[in-house]
Amino acid sequence: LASPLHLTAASPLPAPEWLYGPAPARRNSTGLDLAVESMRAPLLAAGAATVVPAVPEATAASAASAVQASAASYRQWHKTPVGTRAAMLRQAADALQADLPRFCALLVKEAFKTWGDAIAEVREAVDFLRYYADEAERIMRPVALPGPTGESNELRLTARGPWVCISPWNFPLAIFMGQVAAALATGNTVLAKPAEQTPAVALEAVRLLHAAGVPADALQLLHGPGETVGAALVAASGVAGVVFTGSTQVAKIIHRALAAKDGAIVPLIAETGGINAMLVDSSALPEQVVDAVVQSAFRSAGQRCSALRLLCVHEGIADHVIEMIRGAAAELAGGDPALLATDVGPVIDTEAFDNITRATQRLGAEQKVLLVPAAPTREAANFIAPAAYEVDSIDSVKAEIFGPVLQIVRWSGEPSAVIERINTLGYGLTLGIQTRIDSRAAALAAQAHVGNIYVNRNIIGAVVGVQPFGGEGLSGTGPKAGGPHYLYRFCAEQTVTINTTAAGG
Ligand code: TXE
Repeated sequence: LASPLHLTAASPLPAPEWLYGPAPARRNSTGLDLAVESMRAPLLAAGAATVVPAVPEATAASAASAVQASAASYRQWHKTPVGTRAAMLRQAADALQADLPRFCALLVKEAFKTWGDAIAEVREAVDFLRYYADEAERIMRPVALPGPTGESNELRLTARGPWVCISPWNFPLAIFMGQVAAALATGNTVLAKPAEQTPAVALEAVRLLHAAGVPADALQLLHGPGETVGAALVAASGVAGVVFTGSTQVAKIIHRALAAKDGAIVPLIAETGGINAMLVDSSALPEQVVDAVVQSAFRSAGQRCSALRLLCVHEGIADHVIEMIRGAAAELAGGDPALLATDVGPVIDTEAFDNITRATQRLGAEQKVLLVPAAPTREAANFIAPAAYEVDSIDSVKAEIFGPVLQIVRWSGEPSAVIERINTLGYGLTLGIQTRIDSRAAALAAQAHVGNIYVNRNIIGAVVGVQPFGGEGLSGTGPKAGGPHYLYRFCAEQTVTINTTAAGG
C-alpha cells in the first residue's frame, strides 16, 4: 500500500493554536454527527429560542453615501495600530465562539444548513477572524531592505481604502466574516453586501464586530439586490477594492464595471464556482472512494463551490463503485434541516430548486439515470434528493449544477488523458485523485490546472491555514482565502528611502 502519499519533501508546519477546523465527520452508533451529539441540548435550546430578524434594505443612493462615510472613516481607521485591530478581531472570535449555538440556529433557520454543517461553519468563521488577526500582525511589520552606505530603506504594507465585500448565501457566515476580517485587519474600511437570501446572519456577524470595537462607519452593512445595491457599491467613486464570492457570471459583470470606471485601477479578488472532478483509477480502494464521493457530492445538498460534480471512474471498477454509491446515498437522511439527524437539507430557495430540477430533467432525458431515489418536491421545502447520471464523455459536462447532482463517466487508457479533458472544462477549483500509485498521484497533480487537489479523500475540506482555498480560470482570480498570501492583495506596498547623511538625519 502506498499510504500516506508524499507529494513534496516539505515538512509540515505545526498546527496553529487558533485552529478549530471542521466538525468531525465521525458518527455515534445512531448515525448522529459527533459534534452535533456533544452539543445536543444547547443546540436544541438555541433552535427553540432563535428568531430570524427582519432587516432593512439599502438603495443605490444610500450605497453611494455609505462609500463617502467609509472614506471618511478610513482616515482614522488605517492609523489604528495593527495590534489594536487584531485584538478587536480576536475579541469578536471569542464572542462568536461563545455564541456558537445561536449562530448555528440562525444558519439552520435562514440558510437551511444541517446542524453539523452549521457547527463547522461557525468554527470556520472563528478561524478566519483569528488567522487574519495573526497574519496582519505578521505581514504589516515594516521590513528593512539592504542599501548603500548613507541610506536606509524600508518596505511596508499600507491599507488601500474602502473595500466592497460581496458574499454569497452558501457560507453566509464564514465567507462573509473571512472577507470582512481580511479587509479590516489590514486597515481598510468595509462596505459589506451579503446575499439577499441570508441577511440576518450577516447582521449578527456585524453586531459582534461593532461590539468588539470596530467603528460603525468602518464596517457598514448594506442589504439588498446585487443588481442595484451591489452594482451601486462597485460603481461608486472612492472604492479602493472589491472582494467577491459567487457566480462566475457576476464576477465578470463586476470586472467589467470596475474596468469602465474613471480614476484608479481598482483590484478585484473573485472566488467563483467550479466543475470539480474526481479521477479514480483501478488501484483505488472502493470504500474510500465511495465515502469521499458521497461526502463531496451530496453533503450540504451539493451547495458548495468545492463540491464534486464529475466522477471519472476507471471502467474496471466502475460497476462496483456505482453500486456502492447507490447504497451509501440511500443511507443519507434527507429533509428537514432542523432535525439533528438530517444529513442533506433542502436547497436554498425555489429559484435554485427550479434551476436544479430543470438540469436534472434534461440529464434524465439524455443520460443514463443511476440514482434518483425520490422525485423532487417543492412542497417538501425545496428538498432535492441526491441524484447521479452516467454521461458518455467529460466534454458533455458544460455547466455547474449547484445542487446534490453527480455526473459519472467511465474511462480507460491513460489517466493523464482524463486530466487533460478536465483541464479543458475551463474551471479550476478542486480535484480529487484516488489511486494507490504514489508516482501517478504526483504526476496527475502536477498536470492539473486547479487550485485545490485532494488525494485519497473527500474534496470539500478547506480548513483555514491548512488548505488555503481558491481556484483559477473560470473559478476565480486568487489569491487563496485562508492562506499566507491572501492579505497582501488588500494592501498597497510602499518603500521609504532616507538619506541618513543629510543634515539633521
Ligand atoms: O450567486 P450570485 P448566487 C455560484 C454557483 C451558483 C451561482 C448562483 O455557481 O449556482 O453562483 O448563486 C451579488 N453587482 N456560487 O445567485 O448571483 C449578490 O447579491 C454586484 C459559487 O447566489 O453571483 C450576492 O451577494 N453584486 C459560490 C453575490 O453577488 C451582485 C457561492 C453572489 O450572487 C450583482 C455561491 C451585481 N451585478 C454561489 N449581482 C462559491 N464560490 O462559494 C449579484 N450580486
